Amino acid sequence: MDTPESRGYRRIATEEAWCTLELMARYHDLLEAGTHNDPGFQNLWGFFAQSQSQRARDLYERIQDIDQRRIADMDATGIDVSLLMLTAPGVQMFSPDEACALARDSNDQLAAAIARHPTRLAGLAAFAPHAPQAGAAEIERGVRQLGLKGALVNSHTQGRYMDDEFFWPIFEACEALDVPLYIHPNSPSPQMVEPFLSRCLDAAIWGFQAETGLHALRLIVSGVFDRFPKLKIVLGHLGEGLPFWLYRIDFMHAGIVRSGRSEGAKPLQRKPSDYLRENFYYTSSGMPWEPAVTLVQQQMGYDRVMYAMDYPYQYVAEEVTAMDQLPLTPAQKRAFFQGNAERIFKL
Ligand code: 1DF
Ligand code: MN
Repeated sequence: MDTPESRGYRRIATEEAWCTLELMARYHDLLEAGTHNDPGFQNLWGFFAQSQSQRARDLYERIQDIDQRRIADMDATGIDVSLLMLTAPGVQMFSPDEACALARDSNDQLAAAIARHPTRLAGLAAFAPHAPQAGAAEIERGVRQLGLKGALVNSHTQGRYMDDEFFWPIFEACEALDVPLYIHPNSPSPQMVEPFLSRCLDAAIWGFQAETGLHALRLIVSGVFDRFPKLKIVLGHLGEGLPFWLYRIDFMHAGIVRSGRSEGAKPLQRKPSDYLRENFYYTSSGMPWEPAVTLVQQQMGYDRVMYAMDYPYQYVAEEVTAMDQLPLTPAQKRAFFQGNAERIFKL
């Protein structure tokens, strides 16, 4: 197998999922007691935690290991470094107090694993968005004391979106610490999930990007980036569809604002596409497809797109070698696999 030296870059995978044993046990509690109000969660973890299918059993084992098995799987596919984040929906399902405790515990466990494998693992801090002050403090603890590289939110929190000023202490903390906030998908919120469910379109096949793209657009059109101009957001899955829609989003947004069509869409300092090009970064998780990667690199910038595998949900060795073949200059390829992640996450 080749080495970072022979190929000219380290492969840093930037959207790699894990789950603590404690959080998984709490998912089981909710599924068994039926004491939650989230059909998207039911369909997601009702499958991965309870199905006897090979896909679910493999995922279930892999996602809870951030030691030997994880490193062996990275070795088998040539991944040099994994940036770990707590899998969806993470702590956001739970009461604010329990969510804070689960986030704290998972960040401690993550930091301990990184200390055992310092050249192979890095991570983002989990936090409770619905306890905004405590959540901001946990991000600060994660970054300053535990050496984590940013924060991770699994999209909506019980149907609430972060354009709501209630959540803004989180943006203040990320801006002040100069770390990115990764908005990872979750199943569509309870208000929007219903027509996805009966055809199993709620999870990664389509619902995740519908949900997370919506979340990102809500931040943009509500003026979050005029208030927090240095805020850095990372989106997976090549931007959850938004780069493909840039032209239409700008065109329609201008018309909405010009005509005073909605109280909810106020004039902005920049075009929606400007924020997507200046405040956002993108990873290739789950989308190792040359035409799509090329579009996003060309439109959003070669310095804004990072490689991700999306292990263990999408653990496919051939995808890594397909990305090695992207039609890029050596400098662009090194930026994609290594340099952008080192700069954006300060690895
Ligand atoms: C799935 C995919 C689930 C991704 C995930 O977290 C996830 C899936 C619960 O296949 O259901 O992170 N993904 O990012 O593509
Ligand atoms: Mn993912």
